[in-house]
Amino acid sequence: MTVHGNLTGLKANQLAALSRMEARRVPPSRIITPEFAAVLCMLSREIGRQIGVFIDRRGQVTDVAVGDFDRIMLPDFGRVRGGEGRFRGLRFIHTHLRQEPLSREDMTDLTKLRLDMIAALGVSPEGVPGSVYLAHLLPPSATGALHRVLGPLNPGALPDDFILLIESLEAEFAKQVSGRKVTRENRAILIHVATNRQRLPEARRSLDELAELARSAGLDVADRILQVRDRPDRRFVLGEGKLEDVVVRAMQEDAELLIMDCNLSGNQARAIADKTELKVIDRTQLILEIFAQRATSADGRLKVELAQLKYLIPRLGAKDDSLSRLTGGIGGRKGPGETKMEIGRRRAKERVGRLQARLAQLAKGRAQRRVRRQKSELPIVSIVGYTNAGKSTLLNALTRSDVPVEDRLFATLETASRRLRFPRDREIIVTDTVGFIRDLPPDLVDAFKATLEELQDATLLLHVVDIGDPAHREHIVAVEKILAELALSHIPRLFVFNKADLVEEGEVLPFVEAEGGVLISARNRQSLHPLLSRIEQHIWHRAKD
Ligand SMILES: Nc1nc2c(ncn2[C@@H]2O[C@H](COP(=O)(O)OP(=O)(O)OP(=O)(O)O)[C@@H](O)[C@H]2O)c(=O)[nH]1
Ligand SMILES: [Mg+2]
Repeated sequence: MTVHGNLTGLKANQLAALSRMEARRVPPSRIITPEFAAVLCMLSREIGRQIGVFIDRRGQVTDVAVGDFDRIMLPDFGRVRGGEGRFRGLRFIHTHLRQEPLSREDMTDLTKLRLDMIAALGVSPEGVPGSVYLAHLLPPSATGALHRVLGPLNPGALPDDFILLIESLEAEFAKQVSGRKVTRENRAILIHVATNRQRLPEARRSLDELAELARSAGLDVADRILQVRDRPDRRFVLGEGKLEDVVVRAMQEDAELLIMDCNLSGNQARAIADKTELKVIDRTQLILEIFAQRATSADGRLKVELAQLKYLIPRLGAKDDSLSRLTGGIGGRKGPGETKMEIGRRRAKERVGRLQARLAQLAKGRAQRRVRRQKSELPIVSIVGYTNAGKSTLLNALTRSDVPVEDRLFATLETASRRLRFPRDREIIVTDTVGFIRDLPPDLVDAFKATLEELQDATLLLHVVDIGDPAHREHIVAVEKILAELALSHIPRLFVFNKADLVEEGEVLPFVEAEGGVLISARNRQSLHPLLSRIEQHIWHRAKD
């Protein structure tokens, strides 16, 4: 029996009740069940001592500890195995006979033992569960807070999805830990295989974009390789001889990562990785990686992780039960949570199920909010466009707000809405959205459909185009294609050609006019007047006739 702590003077039946606790299980998604809480509280009051239980992620009680009336000593479990990014995989739930909040010692135990969570379960004088206080660790952040404390909570209404929360915090820890190290894992060689000599300029622009994506993912581009051949090699995409050159380049450049500017099958990825002994990812994985690094809301994180897992699972070979070096994250960051990487395919699939269920729940809430917003009946104008076109800058300029703007791809992942007032007390809502990109991974489109659902409510779409980018025509095509996939083609849209300051106005005006668009520079509010009157005209003048 492994009941720890102060057992002196306890009766045989009390000791038996304590050791019976070790056989208990709770459903993994629950912190504790009300029945179990009741048993703990009753016994704790009877013996007049705190009682605590350690529960693992499967919901199994692993250890029981008994303390004094107002304190409890935790057994010494030693250091956490498995690297800095990990929690212990155990939560500690203990009674507080005075129903007091978590103590300083409790918080120290949480940190020192790297517990998943610590909870204090208040016990009423009659021995029934009272208020609950919870705390868990937080990844390093700007606020400097080390933990989050919740409570007092009703013991019958504790947050569920406990494991999802912990796993996602853990992934965040792992990311931050590895983010601190600048290593050769951060140096990448980009590879593009072109099959048509006529389309070399397009291939170069594609590599430029891949380099931008790599930069946005926090990687250093060590070299770019462009090979022209009649068709991609079936095994290695590029020719075997060329691949050998790549290995040499990688050694010279101290690079450990190859990024292929195409999508790889599982077999190709494995073949290249085996041959080069380098880590290999494709364009889709790179995009998913950026989203994984940047998603901040719980909802966004779950969606990205879901998309990553859905991309990875079919690429796992039959023998490849644990996700190997070709499937994890990059730059020393482990994939969508290293825990999942190690537990292999079956558990990954289970996690997909859990994520989907949780997201469906969240989507329900969103639909309700959307209905509420529609009731406000303000016209909605949504800003869409290729990533880095200047959408957020435009939202800020139009509505004098300060949504974050960055010169990197996928700066914005969450929709932001702001009000814009026109003369005579007329108002509209302007929304900024996640940027689009050519060949957006389908799982990611799926994942973000829910967020982009709000676009269905728009009266007008402003399609922002970076006119200064040599690839702007390709960008327009890519965006229109995604709008069609999202069944948004029927919503009127206005082309907004942005970054006018980067081009000769005379050179682009014919194109702008042919497309019926307006030319602006979102950095210069003065240039927005024509756009404002076009919006005004579209919304109110048309409504009148
Ligand atoms: N020269 C110039 N740069 C601009 C202009 N508008 C925006 N930018 C810059 O373009 C970069 C991208 O701007 P964002 O507003 O973040 O672009 P976005 O479309 O929201 O990008 P994502 O959210 O990443 O899809 C930033 O560095 C902006 O400062 C402009 O009119 N002229
Ligand atoms: Mg943005």
